[in-house]
Amino acid sequence: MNHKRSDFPEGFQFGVATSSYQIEGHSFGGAGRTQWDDFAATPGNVVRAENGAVGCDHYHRMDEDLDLIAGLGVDTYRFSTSWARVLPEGRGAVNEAGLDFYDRLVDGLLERGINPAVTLYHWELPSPLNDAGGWRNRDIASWFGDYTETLMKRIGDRVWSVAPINEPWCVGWLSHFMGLHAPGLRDIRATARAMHHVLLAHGTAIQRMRGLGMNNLGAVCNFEWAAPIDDSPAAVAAAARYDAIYNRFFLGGIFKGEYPALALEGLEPHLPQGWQDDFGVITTPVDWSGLNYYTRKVVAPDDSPWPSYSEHTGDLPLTSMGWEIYPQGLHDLLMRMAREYTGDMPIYVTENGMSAPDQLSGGSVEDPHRVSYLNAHMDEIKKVIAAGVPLKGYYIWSLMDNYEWALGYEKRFGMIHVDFDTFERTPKQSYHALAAALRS
Ligand code: IFM
Repeated sequence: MNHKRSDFPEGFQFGVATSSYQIEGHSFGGAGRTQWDDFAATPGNVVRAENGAVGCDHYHRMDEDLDLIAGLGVDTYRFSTSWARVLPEGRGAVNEAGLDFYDRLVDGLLERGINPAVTLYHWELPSPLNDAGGWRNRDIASWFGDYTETLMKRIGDRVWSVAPINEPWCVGWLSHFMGLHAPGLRDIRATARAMHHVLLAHGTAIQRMRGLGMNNLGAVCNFEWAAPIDDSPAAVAAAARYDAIYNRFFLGGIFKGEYPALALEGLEPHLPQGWQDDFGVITTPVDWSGLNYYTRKVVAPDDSPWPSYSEHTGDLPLTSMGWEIYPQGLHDLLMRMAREYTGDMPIYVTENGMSAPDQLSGGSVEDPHRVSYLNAHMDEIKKVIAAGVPLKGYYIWSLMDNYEWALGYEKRFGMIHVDFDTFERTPKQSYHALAAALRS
């Protein structure tokens, strides 16, 4: 790599990230059914109808995986906990084996000198809660608060940081408007409610954890740089709408107690009554802000109903997800987050990385494309730090190849190759490169 640890400020956190449903093996250890099991079982939703029943078999290979994380020399491991593993029905009876699993995970990290960075929800909503309306139902905020307390009473004394919800845009827009993630709805009213309730659940969880005396609590949102397809006023306006829905809605809610006008023009008629009164909870102060970044989107106006835009790919190099590689977007979004929303508050890049058709050959995996991707994004991070933004860490998605949601196991984001027949782990070239950079 072109970078080394000593190029970054003292205490800067390098990390790797995963999530529960994508790696654990959700059929093991008494976890309950989730909306992703249902979504994947519905033909046409997921490549080869694959699900997270086995994942990377991390449930049985936790110690091996923790040793691999330690071998990288990272400071932080960002993982998520599954609501349905802790509370199989979403409410009520606790699965003690689930609490034990996360207890061992946290202790295993601490024993290896790694900071446990928890996310409480990374999309595997327990099916019974989806039956009860899921994110459309306002009660989800208190259900989520109860789950938060149940888990944090067990591990909250030892975790390093907590974010309630990963990528609210995916929970709201991708899953209820675009229909590409569970529960696969395409309904603007459901979308508006899900986007609002996910923030209400976020604030509720923060309040419950403060009540337990916890700190280092944050919010993790995902962002895409929105580029107009040309200079026409219509294209610029379409990109601004995209930006409002994708990037500004959740930041606005959490850090300003307001939603952007360009998002409200389509969503307001569908928001639940009294939505403005919820900002007291939604803006409950956090200690840091997390930014997940992968790509940009080229946006063109069209004459379909609101939001009246179409999404395009420009002419930059693509990852195997078909996502353009655009490191400048990371720079610009970090600068904007600090300038317009978070000020002096610490920011972490909580996800960044790329997928590629990596292949095992002769016992090793060469992924120079990933090393270049990481180098280019770390260049931007250095610029942002030099410009005075309080950026405190950079976490790579992902530790290992895993279940890429609607795209099944086909897309490989890991620095560790996983053979999905034998579950053998093989650190890739990027793993060794990062380990050497962090040791230097
Ligand atoms: O795999 C996902 C992850 O679950 C959330 N952020 C984006 C990643 C790559 O698509």
